[in-house]
Amino acid sequence: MNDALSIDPDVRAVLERKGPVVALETTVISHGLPHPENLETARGLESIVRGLGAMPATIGVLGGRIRVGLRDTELEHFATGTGIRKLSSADLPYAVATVADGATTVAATIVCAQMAGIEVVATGGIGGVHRGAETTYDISADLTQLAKTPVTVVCSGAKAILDLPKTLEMLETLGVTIITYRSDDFPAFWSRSSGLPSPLRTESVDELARIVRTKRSLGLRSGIIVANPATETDEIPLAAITAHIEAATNEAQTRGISGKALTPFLLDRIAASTSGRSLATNIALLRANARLAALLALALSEKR
Ligand code: PSU
Ligand code: MN
Repeated sequence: MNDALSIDPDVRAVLERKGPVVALETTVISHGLPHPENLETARGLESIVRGLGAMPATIGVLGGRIRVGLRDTELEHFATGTGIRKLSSADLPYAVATVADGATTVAATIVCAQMAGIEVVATGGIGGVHRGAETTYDISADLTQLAKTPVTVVCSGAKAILDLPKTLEMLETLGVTIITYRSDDFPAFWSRSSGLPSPLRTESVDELARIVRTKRSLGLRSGIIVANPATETDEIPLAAITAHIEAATNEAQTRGISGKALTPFLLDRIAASTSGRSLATNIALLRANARLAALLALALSEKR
């Protein structure tokens, strides 16, 4: 169908029988987590999905090929390689045409997942409207891509380094369905609650699967966000993380860090200032999201 697209044979076999597949992104591996936690986490997410009876498909670009489903040595390359680009959807044609390697963000991953016929993607926290966007205009392409890509992204909300009220407003404008799993509040990545109400709530994976099916049968082509709050044991309450976010944001501003480098910089600074606590929470929520995504993929495949 597409020369640039290369689907792993095991993943393809499951897709052909309309079985459960969960796509995972590579930017979190190459730019979101430090080594060696990134590699352990990438492997861990795949085994969580497998353990539940679904097929993981980690997505990235290697040698100009959009690879859906990576081998272990390739996961290792994304975890240890230096100079791996961070590819948003706008960068995909460049990476393919110049035969480059690159890690895919949520925006690029959902595009590739849709090309492959995968309906469910898991990540930690999506990008969104950055603080100060009224002057910088820094708004993640994750939002605009979600507006036009019929894929469900399981995440712990948008990263708390962002302006969450603006992020929710923009998602509403873009027609993205936002459902929080078993909470009234939209989560804030490391924190169970952002203090903002979630537009919608569900208690069950079966209901989520029905909502996904219904959205498609109504002909609505925009994406769905399933927000999965971190557990009480794993979370860092908003009050405890706020000062760390503000200090990191100020440091980024002083040092003139912007664009693609901003999110990785903030995550790294906050991991350092919380002595690794934010990193532990990030890993825990990634694992919980992979689990919920696998359960959703299973429920969707049973419904066919
Ligand atoms: N989830 C995480 N850590 C990450 C990301 C998600 O737990 O690093 C990545 C995703 O790839 C997301 C990207 O698309 O951060 C957002 O980057 P930006 O703000 O530059 O659009
Ligand atoms: Mn940006």
